[in-house]
Amino acid sequence: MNKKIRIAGIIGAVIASVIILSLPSNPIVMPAPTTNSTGTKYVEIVATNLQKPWAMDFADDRIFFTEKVGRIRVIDSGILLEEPLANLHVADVTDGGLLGLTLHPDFVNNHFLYVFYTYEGDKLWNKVIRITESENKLSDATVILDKIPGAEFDNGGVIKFGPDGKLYIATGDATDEHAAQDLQSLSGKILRLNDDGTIPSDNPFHNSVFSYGHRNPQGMAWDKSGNLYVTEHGPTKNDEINLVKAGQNFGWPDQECSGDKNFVNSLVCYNPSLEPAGLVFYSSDKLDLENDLIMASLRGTNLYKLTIDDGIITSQQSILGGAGRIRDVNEGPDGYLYILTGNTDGRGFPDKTDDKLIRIVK
Ligand SMILES: [Ca+2]
Repeated sequence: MNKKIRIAGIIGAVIASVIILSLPSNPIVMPAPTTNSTGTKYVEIVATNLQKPWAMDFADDRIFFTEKVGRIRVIDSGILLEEPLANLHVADVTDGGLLGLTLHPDFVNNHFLYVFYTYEGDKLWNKVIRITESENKLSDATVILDKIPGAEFDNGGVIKFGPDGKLYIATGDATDEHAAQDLQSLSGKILRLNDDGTIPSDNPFHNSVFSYGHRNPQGMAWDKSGNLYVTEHGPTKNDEINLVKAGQNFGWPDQECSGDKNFVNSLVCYNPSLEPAGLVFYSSDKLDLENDLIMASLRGTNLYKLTIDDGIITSQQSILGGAGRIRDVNEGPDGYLYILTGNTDGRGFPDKTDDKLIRIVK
């Protein structure tokens, strides 16, 4: 599989394609996605000059996304609003700050959006809060889960609602690796909560833990059969994609990827590391990627499609390179793919207009 990993050397090489640009007024020429499907591919730059963007979600004609520095931003009808929805007081640490964001499945009626962020109290912690939005502003906020251990590195931070309507929270080990095996600790887990923060009665350990033995999860997605896939960073190599079921132990720190029968093996193991990040199951038919998993990668600097067959990943192929590090990917209500680049996160080589939100329109 590593043979198929294509580190993007495309910048400056393939800049011949016709580019559709709606916003902003200064177009940036992007290389065409390297999708192998028929037709010419196009990308649109939706927003530029974002500061460490991390996660995004959609409602009606709006895109909500986080910037690690603490801002929740809104793109309304294609226009990036200057005024953030909220400006949270977050910790300024390498792998922390304002991370995950997800909208309630019934957002159109209740205007609930959830965010995960790192903050400094007596020490570093993470918490998930629920914000009530009104006219692109915060009108109320309530704590859903607090005192998730935090650290300079490995905070995890992905939050998403599953097809069961429950809120899933992916936490890192926060550099306390043995906490990942401790069912009483919130570190190194996939947690599962009701939308109000209470614990579902059918959780496997009668607490918030859904699965454990995770190191630093960075992406979550469910396929149409309800299988949950999670991307995860290894210590220096051995990044993983896992198929996660209730009650399972994924081995960290005693196992990386596979090899110990006491733990669940990863579906995919990346050695060398490509830093898999945001993940989405593509359900639309607008792009020739229907029923594929789409995975962002930071160090790998590509967007990949992963073909899945009943919980097994059967192939991996790059569908876009040349944008640098890619932090998140999601499918919009218009059926197209959106990505957030991650070039300003301190480990990349940002250009003058990074970071960007890009729409892949084929
Ligand atoms: Ca593992």
